[in-house]
Amino acid sequence: MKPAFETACVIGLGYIGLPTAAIIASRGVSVIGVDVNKRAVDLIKKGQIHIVEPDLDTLVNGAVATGKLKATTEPARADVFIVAVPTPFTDGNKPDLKYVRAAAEAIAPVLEKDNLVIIESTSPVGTTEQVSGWLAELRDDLTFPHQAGEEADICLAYSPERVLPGRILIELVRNDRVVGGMTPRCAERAAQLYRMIIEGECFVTTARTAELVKLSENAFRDVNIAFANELSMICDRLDLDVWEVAELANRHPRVEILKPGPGVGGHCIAVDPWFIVDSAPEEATLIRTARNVNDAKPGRIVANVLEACERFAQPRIVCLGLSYKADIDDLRESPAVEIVRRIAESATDIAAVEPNVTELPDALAETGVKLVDLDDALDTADIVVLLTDHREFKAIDRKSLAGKTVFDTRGIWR
Ligand code: SAJ
Repeated sequence: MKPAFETACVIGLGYIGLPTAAIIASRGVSVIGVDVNKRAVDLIKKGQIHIVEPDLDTLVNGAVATGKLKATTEPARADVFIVAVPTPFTDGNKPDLKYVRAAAEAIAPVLEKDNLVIIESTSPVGTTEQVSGWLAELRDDLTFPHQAGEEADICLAYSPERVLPGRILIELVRNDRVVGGMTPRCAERAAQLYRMIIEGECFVTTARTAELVKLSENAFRDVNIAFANELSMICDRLDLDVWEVAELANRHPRVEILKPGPGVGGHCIAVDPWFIVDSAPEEATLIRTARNVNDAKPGRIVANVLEACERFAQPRIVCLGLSYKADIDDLRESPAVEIVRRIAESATDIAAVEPNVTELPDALAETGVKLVDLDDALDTADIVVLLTDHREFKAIDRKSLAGKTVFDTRGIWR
């Protein structure tokens, strides 16, 4: 029997799209991976990758070598289209769907009757219906689910990714998947695709429910991290050790306080809750407050570091870590970058250590901050600010910190 999906086209070859494309290709489907970033496309064509993620290089290399994965800058016809492009937010914390819209515009010319379009990008509730509307404007020769329901020529579904950077290939296959369709048939067809590639269960629902499920997962985590961050500020005020307080409270069988830190980063948890706030501003008070608590944390750390600077004539400050969490190279929405940038507004001698990148991000380019190796950095430091709990920093011999003013925002050197 002919397989349901012989060809797939994945739009966006970033942290989600590239692993997804490679895994689908590894299941024997011919995959066209599309990205506007020509450098990324050229690297993938050679079987290489442009991001840091364990084992992804081997998988992509294998998929390209067998011819099952081809990278290009333009979509081509396929049985299923998967949209995995970023959904940033604007300055006013409003969702910006420009990349999703551009993806819809790119696939519209190659769409054919019986195609399935799946949105994976984290999106505000109603986005899948919106994409259906955009596609219908561009292709009046085809019918779409918002017009023709189950009889539509094209099926549209929403299925959020929920993988953790650093464990993407494992979680992409093992995690359960929520699959929301604009109609039950759309959902069932999308579930059919995911059942080919995942070991977890597929839970079928509507597109709107699936959109809110994704946002709720990340808002839930943000609220819980905000609790930990607020507790850390309370402990600062009361001169108590937040790590000890949390550790002891967590001995209660129904308490699980997360870890405080320098703030919440990454392109998901620091962004997605705003999509809920934007859709239901009067109701989403806790979610909005949690965002504000987490966003206030970098400012607290900057203030504490600058206060410590006053005890030195010209302190040398070493900031350890720029990525938003441990052992990855992702600097997006990183509180560490923000903290270093703001310290550099008031202090002059600042070095940053980030073992996972080779150059400073644009936000630090004109600040005078130097990117240095760990070995060179610690000897001469007066103030050490630990911002990311990379394995290299956990391995630091505590003796090398003796006599220095240390801000351990992750609690790794307790
Ligand atoms: N953080 C803390 N304290 C904690 C846990 C995390 O300060 O106890 C900070 C991290 O340092 C980081 C930020 O929160 O700055 C987010 O890190 P994370 O590991 O919690 O999550 P992400 O952003 O890497 O991935 C999240 C995951 N969502 C949930 O766990 C609910 C992942 O499953 C999603 O797929 C991903 O967002 C996404 O793409 O949406």
